[in-house]
Amino acid sequence: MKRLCLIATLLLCMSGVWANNITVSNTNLSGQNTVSDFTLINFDVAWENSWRTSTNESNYDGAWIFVKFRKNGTSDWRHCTISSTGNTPASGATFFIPSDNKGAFIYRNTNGIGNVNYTGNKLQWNYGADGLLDNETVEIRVFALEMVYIPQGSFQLGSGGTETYNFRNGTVQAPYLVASNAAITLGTSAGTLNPNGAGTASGTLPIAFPKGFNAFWIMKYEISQQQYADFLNHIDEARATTNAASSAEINGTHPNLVAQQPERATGSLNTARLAAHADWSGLRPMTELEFEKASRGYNTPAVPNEYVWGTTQVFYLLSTNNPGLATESVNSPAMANANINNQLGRMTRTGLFARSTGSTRELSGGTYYGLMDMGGNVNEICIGVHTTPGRAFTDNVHGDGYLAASGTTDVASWIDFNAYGWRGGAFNSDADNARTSDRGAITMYSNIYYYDAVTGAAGGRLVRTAQ
Ligand SMILES: [Ca+2]
Ligand SMILES: [Ca+2]
Ligand SMILES: [Ca+2]
Repeated sequence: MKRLCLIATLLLCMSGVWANNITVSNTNLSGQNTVSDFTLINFDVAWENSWRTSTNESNYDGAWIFVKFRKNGTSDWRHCTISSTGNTPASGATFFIPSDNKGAFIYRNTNGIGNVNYTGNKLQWNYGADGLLDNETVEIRVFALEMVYIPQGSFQLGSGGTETYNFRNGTVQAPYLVASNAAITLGTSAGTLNPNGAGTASGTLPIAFPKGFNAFWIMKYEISQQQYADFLNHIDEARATTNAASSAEINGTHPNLVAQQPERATGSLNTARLAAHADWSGLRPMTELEFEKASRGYNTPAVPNEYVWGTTQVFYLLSTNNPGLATESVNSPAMANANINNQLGRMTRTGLFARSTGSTRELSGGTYYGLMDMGGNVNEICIGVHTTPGRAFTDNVHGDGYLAASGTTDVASWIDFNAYGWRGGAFNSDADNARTSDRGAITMYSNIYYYDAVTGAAGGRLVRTAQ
């Protein structure tokens, strides 16, 4: 009997000894069932500073695992269909397979904190569903992204402060409570959500719009140059050209494009590139409501004018040790918590402000749920509520792993650049942009940012609706 044969495997998302590395190793195939047309994908995955808690944040981190394959000798990378059943996680871990079968979440099955190293995981790949025959020879790649689970719960939009275009409850300078996933009425009367100058104060955010109340998964870090290079190297050359990053970040010859500072956040994205990357990854863009929830937390009163780390103090990063390396760290000032206000003049590695000891939210620049660099470094490209295309965005559509022939996403509702804006600020932004409720850059959409300009400061992270 001939079997699916694994030629080679590889996956590197991040490497290094700091807080934000995740590695996949020992990938192979076994246990082929030629009657039911499945085989098992075996892999180990390890990352640092993992947690699960049932108090306070009541959440956990995890990894989004997705797998690509190609028939031996071809350059057409396809997306593996993961079975809803027949999967076996390592001891101490749990798998969750979304209903579209585009990948798997793996996370702690009990409370704990520290590094995790899950070995011998088995995912069942329904290769028959992907059009493969029993005796074909394939090559696979297992990809892993560190994610954080944001639980369902009420939260406040707007802080009651004086941020630009901050959300308000009617015309009152007070937060608007998102207390359920019901449709939200936009307006200026009490009990309606006032977009306060960035968006029309009329109409609704439908039930299907991701409001942040319902649970979702979000990347712990900004998309790195290495992650983006992995994406470009696993689509065909024409599509990679469409989505090309700045040559200062990623250069070389496809499919061997090389990230120049692999650990550093990519600032080469625009709305089209972010949407394409989301489609390929089996994820989706986040909304600006999800940005505020993930930053502020739930059941937590807003602090007027708070930054994403929950206080009103910011300490600009002035210099780093080991720039361009996986070991890049804060040099001065020692208490630096944000790469913003154009002090450093460039992006840093993602997760720079995570300290190994004695850290606080303010010192780490971390959000309520432990997300890194939501304020500063690169802008977070978000779906905004300021335009009609943005308000039409829905929570039930995720990438299927495939792009249009043009290289853009083929998800119609993700294409219009008017749906997007920026949150959180970048290294070259005024520090006010790093305030949780600042919407000063939500209207920063244009043809330029959509089609061709590499702005040097637009990046972001991806999410998935939890089920
Ligand atoms: Ca068969
Ligand atoms: Ca950021
Ligand atoms: Ca697609």
